[in-house]
Amino acid sequence: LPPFAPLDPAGIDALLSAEEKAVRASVRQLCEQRVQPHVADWFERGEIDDVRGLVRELGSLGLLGMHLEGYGCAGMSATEYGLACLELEACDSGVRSLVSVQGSLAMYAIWRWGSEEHKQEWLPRMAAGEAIGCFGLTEPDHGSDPGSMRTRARRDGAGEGADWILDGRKMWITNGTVADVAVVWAQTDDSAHGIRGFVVPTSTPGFSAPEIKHKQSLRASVTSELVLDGVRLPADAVLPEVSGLKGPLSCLNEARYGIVWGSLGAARSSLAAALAYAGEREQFGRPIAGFQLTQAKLVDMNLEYTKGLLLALHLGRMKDAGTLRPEQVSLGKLNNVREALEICRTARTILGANGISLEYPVLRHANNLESVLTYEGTVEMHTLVLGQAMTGIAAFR
Ligand code: TGC
Ligand code: FAD
Repeated sequence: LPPFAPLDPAGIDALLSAEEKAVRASVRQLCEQRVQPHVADWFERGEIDDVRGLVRELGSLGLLGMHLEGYGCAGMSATEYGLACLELEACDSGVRSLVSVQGSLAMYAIWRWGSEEHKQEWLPRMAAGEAIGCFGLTEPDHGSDPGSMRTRARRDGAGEGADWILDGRKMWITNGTVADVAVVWAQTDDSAHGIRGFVVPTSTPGFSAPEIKHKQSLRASVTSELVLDGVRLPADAVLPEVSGLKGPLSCLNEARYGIVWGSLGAARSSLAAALAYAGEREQFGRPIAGFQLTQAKLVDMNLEYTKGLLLALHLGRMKDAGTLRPEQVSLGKLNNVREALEICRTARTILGANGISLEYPVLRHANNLESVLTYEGTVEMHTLVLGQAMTGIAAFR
């Protein structure tokens, strides 16, 4: 029999192909060398050193838009993308966020709904990490209900060739301040189309992206406000292939899928830290791992981690087969983020006072997961998505 692996008690590794394990190993290596030694310091200072250099390294490993085909993207499977998200988030949710927003939101929006010119202009540079993207949906007054957004796009003149003018504000936008291009969703006056997406070079006059400071979560991640003050764009800046809320929501399916896996990375890192600490820390004359209450915590953490991983892998295989429904992504995001947060908090208790120190990853992960619990659809929104799917009755409003 293969040996029992404390961090893979059900032997899930055996369900992965050699290629999938190779992707996982290369991402883990990059994280251990490039991110892990610095990430607590970045978190403490609220600043990633040389973010552009980091993005280029992520690009050179093929991690940006890695599950997209063509235009310089790596064309890997959804399962490989998931495994990469898990390894990135085992380092820090902020690094996974950077990659999610670049690949699953900004690049995916252009790849899925953009014109050939948009794709040619942006995707190869974004895949290589030479251009950074952000995705502006949330507004100060409209988060869970993006359909009520106030940001407006109006035509300056008549006809299809007229410029667009964008006015409004977006809030809590990952990568905003460092982005070269923003995919911005705005309400139009055209009732036939409604909400449209716009490809906005961030150098366009009227666009600014002040950074949001004083966060107590995702501190190793750039989060910004987007200010759109009479931003004039050519007629062809609009994403031509989609209109309505389904445009941005289709992109969210992609990023939410990555979080199903990624959140387990934070959980695994915290579980590993707690297991190691419990074996070394002695109280009452013996390692705390020898106390039944500590063992119960470690076992329960591992059960939830293992169930979450099986769920992620199952959803990944469905996504690769083209059968994954948005409600099923909601199921995975809701469960895995909620359980990962619980695992990180329990790990924190095992580390006692040391658990609150940045010398250990556990509270940093737990604090990060507070954001992950809220962004990409809150626990309540995903509960209501599933409630609607089960009962046939929408309870959002
Ligand atoms: P509703 O009437 O249900 O739907 C409007 C249209 O959208 C379609 N649709 C979807 N399409 C694709 N994928 C999905 N998941 C979809 N859900 C709905 C729907 O079929 C309809 O299409 P059509 O053609 O009939 O018009 O819309 P609603 O206004 O009732 O809202 C539904 C609700 C609440 C589920 C939705 O608004 C929602 O998901 N709200 C949460 C908002 C959210 O998740 N925001 C995330 C912002 S981005 C972010 O957080 C990035 S953090 C990234 C990081 O750093 O990692
Ligand atoms: P609200 O929608 O105001 O919700 C507040 C509370 O009310 C929540 O508990 C919610 O579940 C509950 N609630 C709301 N409506 C209902 C209801 N009908 N029934 C029951 N409960 C309800 N957005 C982007 O567009 N792009 C990004 O890159 C991005 N990055 C982010 C990065 C960070 C670090 C964070 C924290 C957020 C980011 N967001 C981003 C925004 C994120 O998507 C929103 O915060 C999220 O959608 C929730 O919106 P809100 O914060 O306005 O909360």
